[in-house]
Amino acid sequence: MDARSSSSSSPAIQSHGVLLLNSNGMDVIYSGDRITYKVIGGVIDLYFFAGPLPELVMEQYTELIGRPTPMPYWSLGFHQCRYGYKNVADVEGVVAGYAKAGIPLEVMWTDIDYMDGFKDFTLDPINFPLDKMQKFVDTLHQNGQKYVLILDPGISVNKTYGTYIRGMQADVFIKRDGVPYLGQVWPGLVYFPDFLNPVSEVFWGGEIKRFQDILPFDGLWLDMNEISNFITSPPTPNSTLDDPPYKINNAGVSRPINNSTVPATSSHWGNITEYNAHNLYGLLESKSTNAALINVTGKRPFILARSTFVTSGKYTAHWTGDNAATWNDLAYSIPGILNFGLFGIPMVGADICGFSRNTTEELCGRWIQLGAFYPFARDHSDKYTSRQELFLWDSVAATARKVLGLRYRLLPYFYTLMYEAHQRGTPIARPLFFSFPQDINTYEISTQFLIGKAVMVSPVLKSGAVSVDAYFPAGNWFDLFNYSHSLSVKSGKYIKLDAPPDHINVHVREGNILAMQGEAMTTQAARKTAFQLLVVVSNSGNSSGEVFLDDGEEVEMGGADGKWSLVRFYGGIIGNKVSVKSQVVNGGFALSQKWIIHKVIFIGLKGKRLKRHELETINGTNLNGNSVIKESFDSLGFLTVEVSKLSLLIGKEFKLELNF
Ligand code: MIG
Repeated sequence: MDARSSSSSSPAIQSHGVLLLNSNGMDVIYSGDRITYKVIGGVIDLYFFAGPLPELVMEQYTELIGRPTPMPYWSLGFHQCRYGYKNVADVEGVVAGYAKAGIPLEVMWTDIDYMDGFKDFTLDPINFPLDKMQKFVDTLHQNGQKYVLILDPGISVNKTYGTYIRGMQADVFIKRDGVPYLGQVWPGLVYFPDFLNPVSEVFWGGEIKRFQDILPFDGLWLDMNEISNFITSPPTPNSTLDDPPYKINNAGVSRPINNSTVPATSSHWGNITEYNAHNLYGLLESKSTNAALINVTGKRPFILARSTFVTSGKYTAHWTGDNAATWNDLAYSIPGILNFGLFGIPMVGADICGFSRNTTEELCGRWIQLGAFYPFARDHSDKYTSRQELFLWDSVAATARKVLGLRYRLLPYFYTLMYEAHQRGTPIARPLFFSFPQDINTYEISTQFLIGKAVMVSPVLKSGAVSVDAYFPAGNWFDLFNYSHSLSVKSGKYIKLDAPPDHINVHVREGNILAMQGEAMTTQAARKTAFQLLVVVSNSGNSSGEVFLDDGEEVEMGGADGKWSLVRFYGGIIGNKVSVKSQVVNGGFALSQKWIIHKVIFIGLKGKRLKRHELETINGTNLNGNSVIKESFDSLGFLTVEVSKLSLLIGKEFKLELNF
């Protein structure tokens, strides 16, 4: 996507998108004013998306490729993973460590360690035996927590292994020279299911069902699906597929295209070559897995895939792969995540605290401060690195409680952004230019980002830093950890902000209304708390926001009536009056859950104290008797007014008005 404004005096926004829909190997070279595609096969299937606003580019692009799939509500909670957990007791200890430290943990993961000889759909009988695993998963579920496990595509070639036997019977494996192609991964020799073959969906779905029947996991993690292979098989002599004349960039250099993967001369169902289909493997595996999970559980699937392609957002979430515990990779995670939002895969995160190498207390603290605002927030690390669960250092634990506390209060906002992504393709985490395309200074910023259009995250990305130079587009901005820390910017500029070790700068901009809930140790518990409405009054008058609510696991998001609610909020100042009212687009579900707003906070008001207040609801309750009003001014003279002890039903329209 390219954004530019035609001239600084009359900034007509002209952003557009370009897609070359081609699965072959290619080099893409961007040089500022042009883009060059060097493609080694396929057809030229080229699309332009005219925008002209960034949001419209995303809407047009995802209309073509498919809108992002909704994710279950719980998947917005915090996840913990590690390669190298030793046994069930080890993993249970991690869950207990989070509980003891009072840090919310939603999902516990296991990597390939749980498997018997690294075979998919098996359990290590010594370290991860079935009875203990069942008890472990059952306890997680009783505590409102979830369990996700890894699957690799390579199926162990082993005549006593059920998955292998059934795969051979169904004849689902990728072939080369007429026989299944023999690769090598963790279990040793393997065959790879051919997800182009419609039969593989039946086979793969069957294996998932058998395993889910004995161990009720909540989501699946699809690794190694590039496909990653430990060996490089020799090329077929004189083959332009195994050794094409133009060498694309492979792994940063021009390694042979067969390097550590399935050879290009291998064949898929319908005689499609690996040369043409290589880049589709992860997508097709995600698609089959998504269909299988819907069949087996009847619920909205959660899948995390390493390899993706155009359209993967319809089926899966994504993480940015093996990063390192370095400050560079902390910083690099921001453009990584913003890119995937633009690709149509909004549920994305990087391994928090870093995957390879030993992390440090300072880096891990800064990383959870940033990672708490990734759409997908998971701490993950490599075997043989030092442990990095957030409770291991007091300072990291304290900062984790603070930032995850804010994340959990913002869960309704994140979830509503998921709905928006699903409806219109708009990313959850967005570059600054998305909301401020008229401000050309925003175009190159990749050290900060927005969540939706309202919230801006400005993290510390350097060791030893206790301040951050953050860019603020024009407007009034308020620190979400402390509303009285405000900033007022006439035209965009960099501002030096304090960022002591326990603090990340997260600001909300004027003109927005956030529906927030309370902090809790699980998303399930957070969803039982009352709402509060944060109305960030705008200088120019109007503020708006919305909240989408459903049970968080219906396969369809916004499907059948009565199963979801959408409520819009509008705030404004007219004369001496400041008000907020709701418009209930669909209220039934919110009413059935009895969700209420117990507090409304107006921030960003300018001027004098309130003379009197009038609270009225369209649905008739007189609130004047019970509500409590508190006022305070900050150093810039902004007035905050907090109206508490309310009980406004979210599913019913209301209007609340205050008089100066
Ligand atoms: O060969 O399953 O990116 O997240 O921990 C490495 C072990 C295989 C690579 C993944 C990483 C995972 C690891 N996997």
